[in-house]
Amino acid sequence: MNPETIEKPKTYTLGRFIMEQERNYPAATGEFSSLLLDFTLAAKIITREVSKAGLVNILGVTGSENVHGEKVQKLDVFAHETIYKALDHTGQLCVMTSEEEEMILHIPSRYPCGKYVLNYDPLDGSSNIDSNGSIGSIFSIHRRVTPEGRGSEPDVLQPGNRQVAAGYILWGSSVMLVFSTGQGVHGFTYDSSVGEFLLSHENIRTPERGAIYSTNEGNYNRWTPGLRRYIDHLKSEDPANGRPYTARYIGSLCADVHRNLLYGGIYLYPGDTRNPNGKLRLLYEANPLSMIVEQAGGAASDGHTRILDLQPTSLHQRVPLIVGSRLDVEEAVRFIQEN
Ligand code: P6P
Repeated sequence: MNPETIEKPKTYTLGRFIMEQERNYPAATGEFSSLLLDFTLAAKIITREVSKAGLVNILGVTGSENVHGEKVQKLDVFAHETIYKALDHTGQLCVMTSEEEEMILHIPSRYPCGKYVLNYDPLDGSSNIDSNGSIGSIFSIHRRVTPEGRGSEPDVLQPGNRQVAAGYILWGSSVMLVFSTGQGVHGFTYDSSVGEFLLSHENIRTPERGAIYSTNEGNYNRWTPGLRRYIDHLKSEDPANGRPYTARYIGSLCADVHRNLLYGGIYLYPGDTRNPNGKLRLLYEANPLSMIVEQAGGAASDGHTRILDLQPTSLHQRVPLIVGSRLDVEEAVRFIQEN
């Protein structure tokens, strides 16, 4: 057997993958790798609760306790606290922002502060839980900009083009972790029998153009004329250019973006007459997903500016999001700007 021809073993765990990626950076200290692995520990704990979510009614809860006398929390609160507690003592972070908390989250004074910042949406799409729909956790990691000690808002309010890592956990027909550290996009599927995320989608590349569009057309009458013309264009008959596109909308951001990432296509949550900035948050939804899609060869815009170039001004600011296959996003932006 020629050792040079040995394929990567099938059981290529996330831990091994991260350590091997770290070797590409001689200056790497391992802090970043351990931060990513700590996050996946939280993901495994949340996975255990997600798989039980549908059983709450069967297992029974009395007020805020279940039959085992355990405190029952809403899953998104549980996810929020699990991620915070998995990372607050590691000495890797100086501050966090969560979709669940109005203010920035400080590291408890009894723990050391580190050089990274975590912005996260602990459980996006939680309204889909009761219908057993897909849900996701989204994370964005920056290097701090303040010199030392406890982090503060300047550390959190950084543009997406300064992210050092981004990713999401997707609870769907399987549990997947998809992330990028700026060296491409890689997907890992959770094998509960060994309690590991195993490499399943190495170096994901998204098609330059897709044939799927994902948006809530219930808002059609509130959109700008340019955007309405774009969606009408996607629905028009032009087989030579792959139209009409197929409409696919799960109503869970991670699931819709992930499907389009793999198959090609475009996801749009634009502004409208009711919500000029749309619904999605810049720091912990648009920025991390835009980094992922761009690293896979796609594009992301608010209709006028590249998402990753936007300078955040507040923790929970909303932004219109058009993200997916590069040629589709470029075409959508042309229609939107014609207005
Ligand atoms: P709408 C879920 O609430 C969410 O934040 C995203 O996961 C999803 O893409 C979007 O909102 C769906 O919003 O207005 O279409 O129900």
